[in-house]
Amino acid sequence: MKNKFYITTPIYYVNAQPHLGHTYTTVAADVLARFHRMIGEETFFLTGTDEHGAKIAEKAGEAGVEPQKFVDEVANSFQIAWKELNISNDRFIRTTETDHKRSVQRAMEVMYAKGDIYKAKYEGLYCQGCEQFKNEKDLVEGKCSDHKTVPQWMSEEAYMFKLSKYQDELLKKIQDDELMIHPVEKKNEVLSFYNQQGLKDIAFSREKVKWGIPVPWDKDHTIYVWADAFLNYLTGLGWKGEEGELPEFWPADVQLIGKDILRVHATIWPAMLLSLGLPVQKQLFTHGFFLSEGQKMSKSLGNVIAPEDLVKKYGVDGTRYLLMSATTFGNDGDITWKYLDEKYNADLANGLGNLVARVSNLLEKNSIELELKINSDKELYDTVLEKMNAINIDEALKIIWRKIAESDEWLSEHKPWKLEEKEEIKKVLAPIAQNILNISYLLLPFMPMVAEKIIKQFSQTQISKSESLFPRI
Ligand code: ME8
Repeated sequence: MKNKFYITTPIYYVNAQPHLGHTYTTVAADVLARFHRMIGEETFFLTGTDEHGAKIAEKAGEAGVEPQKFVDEVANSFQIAWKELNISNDRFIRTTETDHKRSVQRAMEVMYAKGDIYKAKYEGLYCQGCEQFKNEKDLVEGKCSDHKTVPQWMSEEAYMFKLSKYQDELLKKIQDDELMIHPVEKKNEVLSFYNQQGLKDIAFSREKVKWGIPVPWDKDHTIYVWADAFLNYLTGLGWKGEEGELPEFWPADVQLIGKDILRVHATIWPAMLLSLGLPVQKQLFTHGFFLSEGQKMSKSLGNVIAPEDLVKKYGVDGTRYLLMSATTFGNDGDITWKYLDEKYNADLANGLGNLVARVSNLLEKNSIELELKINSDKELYDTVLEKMNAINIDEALKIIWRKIAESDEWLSEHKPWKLEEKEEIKKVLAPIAQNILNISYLLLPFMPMVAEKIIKQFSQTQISKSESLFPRI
């Protein structure tokens, strides 16, 4: 039987167009999904859009259009952006789909029947940017640290979810790595939240928010947007909302998220799963933020780089490579155009592109025939596999680029362009051509189009020269 692999991204809010932060998570998930498919695992990759809630209703109002029309348009932009970037998701889920809404309502009924949902008056601070309740302790100078806004005071009747009931069980699962949280600093952050603040019951419905899914037994209430959103990870697999109903692929192997939404993914979401009689996700992997001049790149702060600007400059595969290699996966990284230009020139134009061009040129010019074998460097494969399994995406790339550097050194040392004997030239070029073919195989998940081009080129007996893969900037 084939190993199964299920990977998800957050579903993105459709209050604005996709930006580089969303692109980063989605490309990383795509690289992992492609890698797991390549090594023969039965893979399911889910992404989508989060379309309900006050924030989105407000945006639609400002734009002067009906919320449904507004979300249709923005959701479409996300789908176009992902197509452009060659994202291989198996399904794109939208929380305004009828099936999703029906299953969410069913799930609410299940949790209610179980006694995990009860009515009470709820009061607290609420950040609409996050669509989250906040504690005083979370604020910096009275403001949400992500959105730099003062949270609203909320006071209304609500259906509450008994989050507190799951405190001990979840804490244990996280400690024991039954729910793994990576990197380890993030696990520690979550553990200290459990130990210091602990889980408190939370409002799972809103009276004053109309744009959302109605609570099935009380239509004056709308289901809290995060309760609605989390369930996408199940409804995206065709789950209908029944207790203990285990859809194929659940539990997720990797849920990739940004650090802004770690806490809710490590508290509310797995508690809902327990309430619904389902296993918790196997792993939450948290990456850092893309910063732009030291600030989180975000729609609300208005310092966003659009993915299409990168694609215009570096091409689809160039953009995918730069996003994955620009920073240590898991940490924050400041992105500047200057840095990206330099990295593109060094790694792609002068690195991979130049190596492929030089070697294929010499092979053609000297009519050298070779029989190369794809993926024949077991050691290289194993080290890359190990890094990818640990989701050290940038390190996997570094290993591949070390091979490129070694190949360049070998060529400078042996100078095949100065040799006259065809057999001598062949002896120098053959191992390098073989390296190129092995590298391209491992690059398929990262740069699907370029890697395939190189594989085709280097699988010929008589390799011929190619046009430049990465024109210099
Ligand atoms: O939070 N750097 O949606 P969202 C890196 N709908 N990644 C970034 C980023 C940045 N500057 N900005 C955003 C939501 N991201 C909810 C999720 S899931 C059930 C519901 C990425 O549109 C990162 O993955 O605000 C972050 O977690 C996500 O986009 C937030 O997207």
